[in-house]
Amino acid sequence: MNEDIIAVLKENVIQGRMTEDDEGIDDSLTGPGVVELTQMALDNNIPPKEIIAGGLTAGMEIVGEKFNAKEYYVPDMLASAEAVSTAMDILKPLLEASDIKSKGKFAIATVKGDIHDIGKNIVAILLKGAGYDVEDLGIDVPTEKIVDYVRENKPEFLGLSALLTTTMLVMGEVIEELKAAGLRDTVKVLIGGAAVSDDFAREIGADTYCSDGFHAVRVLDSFQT
Ligand code: B12
Repeated sequence: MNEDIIAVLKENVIQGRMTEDDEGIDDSLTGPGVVELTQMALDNNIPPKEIIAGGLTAGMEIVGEKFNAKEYYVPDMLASAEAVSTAMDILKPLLEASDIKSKGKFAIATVKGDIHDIGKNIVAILLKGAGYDVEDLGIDVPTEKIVDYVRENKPEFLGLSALLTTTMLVMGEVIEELKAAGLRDTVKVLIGGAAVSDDFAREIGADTYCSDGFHAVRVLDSFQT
């Protein structure tokens, strides 16, 4: 039963079906959409983490492959992205409910030129739930704004997100600007997003790369010990 809900949720993400009233990309689906299925999964006590990993992000991976294969176009990606964002709004209160004393300030931004925010938003929500004081600086954030924020607010951690091979290079610029401002040693820099990797993190001198929000929580908690 629970596997079925997650499997149908994933299929509806791929089809960009927000609710049961939506046709979806090839109107092959009827019945509940992403919103109803997310609620149904919660009602069946499926943990939010499973709903995200098995349904939402798994579905978005397929959307990416279809875009790559020219089966999908930008509007198709957007429809799926909006359905996932709405599902995350449902899960957010459950994920953020944490009575843990703050484990430190974490600022996160999608770098200049990049407007992808679903991944960043999921990471922000998961870190809030894990007890970090998260400041979301948004998308397409100018490098100097990130450096100014670090100077004025002294976060222990800075998260940078990029999903394009063009914008990932901006992450290196942020680190160089932090060095130039004498701030590099004041903050641990974590990077993530479909375009980046461990090798790239080493190349630009970031502290670490994280494959997803759950990995980020594990890495940050390891810094605490
Ligand atoms: C949805 C989407 C869009 C939506 C974005 C909507 C939104 N609100 O974000 C829209 C339609 C706007 C869009 C636009 C474009 N897109 Co787009 N998009 C995607 C898609 C399908 C899914 C991305 C997504 O949300 N994934 C789901 C989330 C959960 O995964 P994630 O972002 O990777 O995040 C997870 C981890 O990476 C990690 N993480 C991410 N960030 C961070 C940060 C930190 C600090 C940490 C610790 C972890 C972390 O944790 C997250 C949660 O688990 C991807 C395909 C893909 N597979 O990535 C293409 C993709 C990224 N897009 C692509 C392209 C080319 C574009 C456009 C240029 C298309 C165009 N011609 O206009 C524009 C560029 C706009 C811009 N300037 O940024 C290409 C990039 C190719 C490349 N390597 O450069 C991709 C890979 C598609 C493809 N296969 O070709 N896109």
